[in-house]
Amino acid sequence: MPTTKRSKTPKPVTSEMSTAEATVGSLLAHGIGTVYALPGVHNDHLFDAFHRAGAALRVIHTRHEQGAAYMALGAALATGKPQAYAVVPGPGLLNSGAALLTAYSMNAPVLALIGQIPAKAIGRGLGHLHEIRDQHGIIARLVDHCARIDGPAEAPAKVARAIRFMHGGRPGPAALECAIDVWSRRGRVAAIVPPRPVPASRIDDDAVLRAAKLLAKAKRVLIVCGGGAQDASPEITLISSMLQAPVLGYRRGRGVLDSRDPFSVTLPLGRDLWGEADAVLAVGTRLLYPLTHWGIDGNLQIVRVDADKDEPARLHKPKVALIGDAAPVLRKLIDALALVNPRRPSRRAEMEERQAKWRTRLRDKLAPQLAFLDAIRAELPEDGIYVDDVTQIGFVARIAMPVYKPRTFLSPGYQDNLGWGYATALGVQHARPDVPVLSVAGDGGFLYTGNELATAMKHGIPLTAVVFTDDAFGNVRRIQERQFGNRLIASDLSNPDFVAYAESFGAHGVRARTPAELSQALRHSFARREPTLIEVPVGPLPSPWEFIHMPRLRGR
Ligand SMILES: Cc1ncc(C[n+]2csc(CCOP(=O)(O)OP(=O)(O)O)c2C)c(N)n1
Ligand SMILES: [Mg+2]
Repeated sequence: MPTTKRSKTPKPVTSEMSTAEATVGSLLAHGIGTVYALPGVHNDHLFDAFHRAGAALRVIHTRHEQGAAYMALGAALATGKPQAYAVVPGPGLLNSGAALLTAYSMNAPVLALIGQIPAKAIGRGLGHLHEIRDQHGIIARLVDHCARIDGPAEAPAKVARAIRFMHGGRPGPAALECAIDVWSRRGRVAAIVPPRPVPASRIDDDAVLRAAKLLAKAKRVLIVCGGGAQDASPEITLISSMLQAPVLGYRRGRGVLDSRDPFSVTLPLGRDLWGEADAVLAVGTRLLYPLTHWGIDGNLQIVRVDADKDEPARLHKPKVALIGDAAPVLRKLIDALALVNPRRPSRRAEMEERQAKWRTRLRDKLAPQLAFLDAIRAELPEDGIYVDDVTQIGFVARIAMPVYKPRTFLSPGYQDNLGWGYATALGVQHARPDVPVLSVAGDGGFLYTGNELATAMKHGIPLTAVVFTDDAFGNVRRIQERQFGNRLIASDLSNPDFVAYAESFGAHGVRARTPAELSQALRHSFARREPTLIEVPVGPLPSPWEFIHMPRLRGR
């Protein structure tokens, strides 16, 4: 019998497909089953590949590219998982720019798929449709990783690399460009396989022990959480109890420790505690605000936990830096603390008393905002997700609305970009259909992306939105009144009738004039689960800024 010689390593299976098909196959292999998008001729073959992928891939198309990118951002923030959006080059890219910038500042794993002019014309300034000078360079300034896909064979590797970057170290957005004529180019592509799990990065055990000893010796530890602590809630909760340490979360760090725990603090009590602390454990936060506003001196020792090795020493060199994802690092810290940390007297009564004092002070000044926030908190279920915008009610929510769970309070971080709210919340609601989501914005912010009510209707996304209307860029107007001799300029607004506006899309429009009416409107909306806009007319509201921008406590 003749023997057939077999090679030991079989040739990889390849099949013939287009660049677009290879890209879509790779997205699916990485668990990306939704693309938020706005089509155009540059991406026609990509969209055809989306279509051919069938039920495995959903395209949620929006009415403006900022809507698509903000939806991907919202979905990424709500899930912690990579999300993608697709837009045409030039104006499409720029229209999505503020959202991409915000994804960068919020370390959100968003993949931008961006079209390009014909491959041979790139860089020649011929005036092709949607051409923009040095698109690649522009994108490269916005994200840490971007690449151009030049053909089908390399598409899977380029997608995989981009997604690895979105998770490696500090998470963040990445971008892939592809030329109009390359999406349809066909060739042989090796079998697309799911990514191998990324090996956990090594944690420095010596540094963990040093951190544990430092914290064990300290008498008054304060834990400060940022967005990087959102997946380490159980660990933070345990360490807080071991060290009898309050946990400060402002904006992106809220919800890591349940607000019902008296050790869960925000501003302004967090600032008092910063002033008294002899050690701070800072987790997944830049610490910019405390270090620059409240100050630092030799009596305060800092331990930092950060996924980005360059972050801890950027502004102030800490005593110990622990590099890695918060949860595994903190689990090691817990083990080390179990050996060295002394039993500590309970600070529960002290924390309860101090919380009550600040609650009263805040209520004395900010009663109108708090009354609306009480209504919101009472109606929004524990795991419901609140999406912030840059508005008077929102500023108070950041410091005073109770938050019970991680990833349920989404605030735009240091960009603080007005108008992100509605479209981001739409993405949150799309990615988390199991919980009610609430967008809260002012009349200025809402109309940035309020047109995406059409998207909510088109795709049946049951988002509830509240718009507080004062016919003004209220915050700007107050600054002009108080600091610029009441010389008002460009801060008054003419509004549509928001109820009629919502109804014109086919959504529910409701007007609520009091906290009680807001409660009722929210209750109905959360029960009905259909796109709803609730307008709440308000007058000028008291300023919250004395509780946010507070004077320095330490150092010069
Ligand atoms: C992208 C962007 N543009 C401008 C600003 C500046 N800004 C901050 S608050 C604000 C006014 C907000 O008005 P509105 O949404 O009605 O909220 P209000 O203060 O009236 O509650 C503006 C223009 C910003 N933060 N972001
Ligand atoms: Mg306003």
